[in-house]
Amino acid sequence: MGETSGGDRPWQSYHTAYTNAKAGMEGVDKEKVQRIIYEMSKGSKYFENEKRKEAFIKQKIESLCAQRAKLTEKDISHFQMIVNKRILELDGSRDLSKIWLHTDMDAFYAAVETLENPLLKGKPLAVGGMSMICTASYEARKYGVRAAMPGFIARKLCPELIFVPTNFGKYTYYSEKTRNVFSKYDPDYIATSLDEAYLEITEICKQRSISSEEVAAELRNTIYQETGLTCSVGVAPNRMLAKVCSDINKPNGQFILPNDRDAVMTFISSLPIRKVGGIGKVTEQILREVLGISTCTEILQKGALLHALFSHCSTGWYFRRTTWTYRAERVGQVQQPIMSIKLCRQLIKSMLFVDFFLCVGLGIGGTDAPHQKMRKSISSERTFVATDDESLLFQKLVDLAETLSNDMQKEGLLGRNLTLKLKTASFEVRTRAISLQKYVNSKEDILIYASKLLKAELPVRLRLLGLRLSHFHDDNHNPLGPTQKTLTSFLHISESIPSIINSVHLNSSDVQIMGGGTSSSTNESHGFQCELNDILESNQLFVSNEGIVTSSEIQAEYSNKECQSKCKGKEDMTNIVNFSDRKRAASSRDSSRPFWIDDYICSVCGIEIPTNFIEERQEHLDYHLAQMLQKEECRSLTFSSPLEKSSTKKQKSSSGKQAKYIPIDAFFKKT
Ligand code: DCP
Ligand code: MG
Repeated sequence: MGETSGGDRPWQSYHTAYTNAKAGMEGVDKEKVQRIIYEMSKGSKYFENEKRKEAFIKQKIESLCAQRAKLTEKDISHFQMIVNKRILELDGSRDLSKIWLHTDMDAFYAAVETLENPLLKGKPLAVGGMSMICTASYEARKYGVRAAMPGFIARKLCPELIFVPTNFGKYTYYSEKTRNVFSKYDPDYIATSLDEAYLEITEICKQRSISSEEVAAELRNTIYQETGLTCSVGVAPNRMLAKVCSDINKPNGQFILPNDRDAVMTFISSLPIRKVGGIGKVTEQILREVLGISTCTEILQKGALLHALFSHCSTGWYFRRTTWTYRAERVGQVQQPIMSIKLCRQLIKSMLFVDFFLCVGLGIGGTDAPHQKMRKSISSERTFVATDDESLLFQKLVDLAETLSNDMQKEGLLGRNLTLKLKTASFEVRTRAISLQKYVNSKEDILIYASKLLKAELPVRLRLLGLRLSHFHDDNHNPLGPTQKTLTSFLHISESIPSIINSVHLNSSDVQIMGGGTSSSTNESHGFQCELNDILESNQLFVSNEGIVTSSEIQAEYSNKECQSKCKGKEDMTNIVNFSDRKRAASSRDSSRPFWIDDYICSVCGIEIPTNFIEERQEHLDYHLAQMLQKEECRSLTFSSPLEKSSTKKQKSSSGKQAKYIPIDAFFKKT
């Protein structure tokens, strides 16, 4: 536990003896597990997709290494100066006034199943099925069995493994019980999934004159009394560290990191970067192979190189955060003085991406009050065994619409932009969006439009379906909320370092807050997660779940003249909507009529989305497409592509006649 050892330098006991292993998997024969997984998944679609991703990452690493080799000593000392200054600024802004507690149930689904069937106690247990498991008991983890692993591989690793099917009703029931306990300690607690939450306990410690350690022990005990389940707790001066701490003494333990700078710095010094929320497998691999960074302290040591190689990424990260606001301003015709986009880009360039890592290196995380956060979207998704059975797919959609509707009604939300997310059997991820004419939150309304979007995709073999609603009604959501900055406000805020830090960490480790607190997991999750990880791994690095697609391919696809002129029939429109499918045909490009001006700015609405923001671009194009379809449906006007607005006069005249009117339903009929 985190008790201090006393003496002059009490923080010395905060050295983390940490491995990268998931809780309960420390002694696992990693090589054996990897070999079995390799042998059993070889040749599968998943495996092929992983191989493609790997090849791309390798290429990315080589290119970064080449860039690194070109840096002169002068370059490095220049970046060192910038980074040193920034480290001082960030360190100076450190907030040690708050006490955050992170709680995480132990082997949650498996523990619930064991509670209800004591015969399972002490046995290697997996919740899920042969295609995928959601979690494993600590007994099963010793064999290398873990969440998100196909059941047939898990059985190979552990032949005695007992499988129990999922029962989300039960998990929600127990989750509610834990939340009742949380609310007694912090009524504004942030639930990030069914089994995890952040609580700010600064006040309760003061009011009751008790230490954070006592609060943690009492909370764990109360949860056990109320549910019969154990949890692990971490306490630290910010959320990022609290989450790391809750994993240290898992299961059924706690770790307290005091609000003391030296303790934090010692703790962070040996902490592997992968333990930090938002830093995933690919980021870890790239930082290790390009810069030799494995621990948080090494981030500070290699700060100059990090800045030199990655500062451009900050632009992307920032724009991801501001995209929606900026769009709202433009689409909603709110006239606000927008700073020159070029200037913004320059100003932001060397800031946020590197700042995030410097904050990690300094152990600085989010400390602000949770109720200041504004939800941008709400979603629900579900993974299942790949199927092309249409009635099954529609049944999944009904379930999703119901869950989403319930969650929205609970929070009084009404949304207007509906997005359908699909993952095909070959792991390709597609999103399809539609902008509705009214704000909705009922199951029936959601289902009408979601079904249309799904119908347009059929026949298709899917392993995941998700629904998201965004563009909330102003009455229940301020689109320019405190954490969603306009381009102009950002420029002021960028001068205020703590704001950035809070945002950074809210957007990485805490990002699921936005997604809703009912459930959040790979197999049954609310909230399309958008960790910094996604940004780095899917976008910055051009590696997305969609496989390796470069945005230039997509945009070349979209700007393809032929493709535009084909927008006259149902099938062709579907082709455009499905432009991620069309990447293969990227050879026929027409750069003379780009959808993205300067490779950055949407020629229809002026929004900026960096080239490597594949998903955003896709969603953005879908958005315009949806607008287009809507217009057509309500006004029965002749078809006019937004792309045509940006096309040259010559092109307009050469097209001769206007395309025929096509009713919206035609686009959604099964081919
Ligand atoms: N879950 C899932 N799919 C995943 C990961 C998790 O369905 N890929 C579900 C099952 C877990 C629950 O979410 O029980 C909570 O996830 P955790 O990561 O907290 O894992 P556990 O609670 O099972 O174990 P731990 O003791 O490591 O927290
Ligand atoms: Mg857990």
